[in-house]
Amino acid sequence: MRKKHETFVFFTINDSPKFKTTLKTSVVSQITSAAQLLQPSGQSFVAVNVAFSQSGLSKLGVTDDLKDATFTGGQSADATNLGDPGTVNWVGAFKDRKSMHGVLLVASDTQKSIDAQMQSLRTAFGSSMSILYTLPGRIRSGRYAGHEHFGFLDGIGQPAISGWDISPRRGQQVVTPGIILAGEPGDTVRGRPLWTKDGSFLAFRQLKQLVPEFEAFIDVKAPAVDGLTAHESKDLFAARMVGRWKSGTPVDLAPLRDNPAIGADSNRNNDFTFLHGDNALTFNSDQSRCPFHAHIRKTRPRADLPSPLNAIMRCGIPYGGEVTSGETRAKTSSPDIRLERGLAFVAYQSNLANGFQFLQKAWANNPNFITNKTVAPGFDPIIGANHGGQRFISGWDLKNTSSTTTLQSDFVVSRGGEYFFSPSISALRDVIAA
Ligand code: N7H
Repeated sequence: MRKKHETFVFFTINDSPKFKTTLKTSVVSQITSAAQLLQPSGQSFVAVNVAFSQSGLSKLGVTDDLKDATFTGGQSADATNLGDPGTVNWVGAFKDRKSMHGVLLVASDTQKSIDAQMQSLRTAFGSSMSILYTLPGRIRSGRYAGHEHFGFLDGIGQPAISGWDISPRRGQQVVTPGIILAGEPGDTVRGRPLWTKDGSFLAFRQLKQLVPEFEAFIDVKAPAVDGLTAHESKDLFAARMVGRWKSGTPVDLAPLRDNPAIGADSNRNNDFTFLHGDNALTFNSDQSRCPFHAHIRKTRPRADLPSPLNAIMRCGIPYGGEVTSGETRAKTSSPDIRLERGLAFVAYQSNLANGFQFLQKAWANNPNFITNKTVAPGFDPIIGANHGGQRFISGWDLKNTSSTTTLQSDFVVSRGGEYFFSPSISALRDVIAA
């Protein structure tokens, strides 16, 4: 649902029979289909989807086992596992897993049409549901459109689904449909109820970004690089933490200076594996182009570890406003919750333990991943989490790539979330609303 705005409306169900009747008679027909979204001519002005947590399915009397223990347990039970310091930083609504029954996703190019759509959904559902929490996301404006709050172009590395994406871009990872959609070829889980076919697990996370703190760290810590100005050295340091320049160009293809033409070309911006003719023999120690800790290398290791089972479909959107002049001056994010900014992170997969949960826990939070390297890479500096404690990275200083440095605090703070199941339209109509 690639629109300029997307609002996530988390709700609790008060009256299951009435909720089901409304879902069946007036909401299912408004759910936007994948076919609609795939055809530019079929684009609806407002796109709508709905997904349910385990508590929500239970509340609706859907007692089938979806064979995903991570989903069944809920995200609050997973907080420590994901590297959060428990749920201390979590938004209240995400802590109350018994009441967190589902999420409505409403996207459009104007907030006004989202508000109108939400008003009509609220009227239809009446007292059968109550809204627990609303998070309005929107893409940044002007030259930052498509860039997340740290300034990097987002939405580049996305798997192509075989049979659906008929012309994958060069270097794009092609996965079988079952990696993302339940019950399709390639889904490794057996014995799920038939109605889950073509549904997907949605991992939602509200990830607060401490932008002034991130920038201050770059400012203070960026090592001087021979031949580069201080400004260029700082840009390079930040780019190496992500694995891409702010333009989207991979540092693996432009290791010292940005070449924005690569980032802008969808047939070039994914066409790399970290492996080159000249580093085949030194592959496990070579961090001259891209450090092992880089966010995109940790979350998709390419030639380090080809692993199509761990692909996710990312569909998040930034939330919150731009950094204020006061925050820039103070080099600190405001404690005023109304000024909070970050990423409304959304990832779809057919198996949470292979997808989002695995990427976060086994890769980003694991200082020894990527394994077999001559030095431990350290944490993913963007999303790697150590329960709020210190983290380290190696490969940060080009002059001595085995030296490590400490990151005293997180630049991304989890405000919690929930795991949902997003059913197919027929399952919504014939099972969830039945
Ligand atoms: Fe990440 N960032 O600004 O640094 N991410 N991410 N992410 N991320 C990517 O390729 C970012 C998060 C992945 O195929 C880019 O689209 C931020 C979580 C994966 O090469 C940028 C946050 C998880 C990829 C960012 C955040 C992932 C990816 C490059 C949180 C999973 C594709 C643009 C606030 C647990 C890798 C692009 C590939 C790319 C950023 C969250 C995973 C710029 C700020 C929680 C799989």
